[in-house]
Amino acid sequence: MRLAALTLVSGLVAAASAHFHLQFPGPRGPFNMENELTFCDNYGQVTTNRTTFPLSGGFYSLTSEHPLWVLGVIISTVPDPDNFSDFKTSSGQEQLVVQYFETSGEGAFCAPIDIAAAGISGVKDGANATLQFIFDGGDGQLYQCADITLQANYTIPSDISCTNATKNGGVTVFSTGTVPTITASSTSSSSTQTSGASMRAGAGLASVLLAVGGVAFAMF
Ligand SMILES: [Cu+2]
Repeated sequence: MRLAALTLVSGLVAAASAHFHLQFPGPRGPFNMENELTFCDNYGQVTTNRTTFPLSGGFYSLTSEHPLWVLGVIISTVPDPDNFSDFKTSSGQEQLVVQYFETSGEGAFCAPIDIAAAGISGVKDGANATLQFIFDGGDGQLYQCADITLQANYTIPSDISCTNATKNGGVTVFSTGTVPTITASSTSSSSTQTSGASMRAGAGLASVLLAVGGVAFAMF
């Protein structure tokens, strides 16, 4: 009985460390948790199933399985981007279309994205491009890519949802062009900048575990 409950709880803890899943625009291939630590979730080749994506006024969505995390989005206009330098300018700067920010909350996350506003060379109506989402929830930098075709005055179909299930504790946007590191874990975290968010994230996990424990004991 106790073992069954513990197994259930540890299973959920394992799921809680399952990184992030890009939802829209759709990623290059089926999610692979182990590979997410590598370039484009280890899908090194451009795909033919591009998503038509608005040049401006769009949104992106993902699910987070970490309570506190950093995200940034970079873009490549190279026809077949297969390494990180394809997402950089000739002077080595990341071509950011979403500045790195930190927020908290697990579950669905959706936010606006204005690709044209980033002023990246080669970004224009009709251009093919690849977005790479860089996520850090405390267990390393994670990557997923989406191949898109940019279109001006395009509205994302209404059957594609944009919802926020997360109880965000606020968003901190970083002004640097490098990936901020995050030291949060699912159980504890400390830094002066993020202590408020960390405490909320920690409390969230604790209540999930309490709820799970309640379910487990109710079942057995
Ligand atoms: Cu993870």
